[in-house]
Amino acid sequence: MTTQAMDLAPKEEHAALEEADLQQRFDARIDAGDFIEAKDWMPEHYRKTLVRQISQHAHSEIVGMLPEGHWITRAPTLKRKAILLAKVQDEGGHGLYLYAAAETLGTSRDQMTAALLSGQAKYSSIFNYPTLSWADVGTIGWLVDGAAIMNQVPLTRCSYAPYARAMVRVCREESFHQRQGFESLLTMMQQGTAAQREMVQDAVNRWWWPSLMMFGPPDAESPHSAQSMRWGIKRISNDALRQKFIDACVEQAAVLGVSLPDPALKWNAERGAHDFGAIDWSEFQRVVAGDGPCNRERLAARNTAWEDGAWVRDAAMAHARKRENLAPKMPATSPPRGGASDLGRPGVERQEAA
Ligand code: BYC
Repeated sequence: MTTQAMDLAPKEEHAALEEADLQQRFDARIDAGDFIEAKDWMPEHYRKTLVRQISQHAHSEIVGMLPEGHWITRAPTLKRKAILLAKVQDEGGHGLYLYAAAETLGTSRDQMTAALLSGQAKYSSIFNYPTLSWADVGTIGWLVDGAAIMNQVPLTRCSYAPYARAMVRVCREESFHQRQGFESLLTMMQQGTAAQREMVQDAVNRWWWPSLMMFGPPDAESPHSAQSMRWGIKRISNDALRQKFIDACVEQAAVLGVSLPDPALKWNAERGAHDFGAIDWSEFQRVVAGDGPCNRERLAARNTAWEDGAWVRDAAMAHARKRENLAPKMPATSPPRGGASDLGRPGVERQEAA
């Protein structure tokens, strides 16, 4: 062994011991139900798992604006248009909170955006289906946002605190989204024409099975579930959430007066839950692999939006540089400045005016 290697060996051993100690303390915190903050030590695999899930979630919100966005200019009334605009805007906001939560883990927004635009990153399979009629908008609210809430309420207790905090607000807004969808469908079913009722049934027939796929593969085939449950990232399994969703939807469908397109759907008193038919997991795999009805269209739309937005990013950067140059230089002993509030300083205004 060289002298250099002999010097390094105890250092490496020390680092390994320290890491084992940190890992033990991390595990104990997770077991005690503690929340982990961005500044806390965490195993690399935990960090990567979170970046994967949170960034996929953020991408889903952003891509999820597209199917409904298509109907903003086609909404039947001003009231429905205003509601839809607000909803789509909320989804954009959710994407931003989630990108910010993922950034606390050390991955930049640019890296995440690049992964989405290149088609390398995943986003929810559900947004690769087309919105063919106005009833699809209500059905997305009812079923897609309904599935989203079912999946996301447990995430408000996720062990990673910045994600959990972001999910509190997201869930409140999703709850409004789900209700507006249900109310829109109820209006069509109770006050609409026969053609409108048929439109609702057709939309429900098309969205039902893809909505069930939103919860992810069956537990037995979910590669990440066991570890994510152990870490308290996931609190309820894919299959358990899917079952809760189905049970809730059966009752809601009865109120709406629509049928769910599954002949095998029936109450099982022994299980205290509904039995349901087989999900076509080959369709799910195809859609996730990039070959769903709208995958190419969705990616193309995001890429076009990115290119069209280049001037906004350039302008924002130019403004930030200008502000930086105009900020009065403080002596080294001064306390830190208050960021944007500097713009309100008279000195800054005078210089900008000049
Ligand atoms: N679509 O081991 P698994 C919204 C992937 S936004 C595509 O179970 P995990 C809304 C999974 O990523 C809705 N891919 O993974 C927005 C993994 O792939 P990788 C989005 C899926 O992470 C606008 C592989 O399959 N919600 O609601 O433990 C308007 C194996 O799966 C899907 C979230 O993102 C899918 N459906 O569990 C309206 C919630 N399912 O990474 C509404 C947060 C699975 O190994 N995410 N995959 O290549 C989660 O809760 C979990 O990530 C999942 C999957 C339950 C989705």
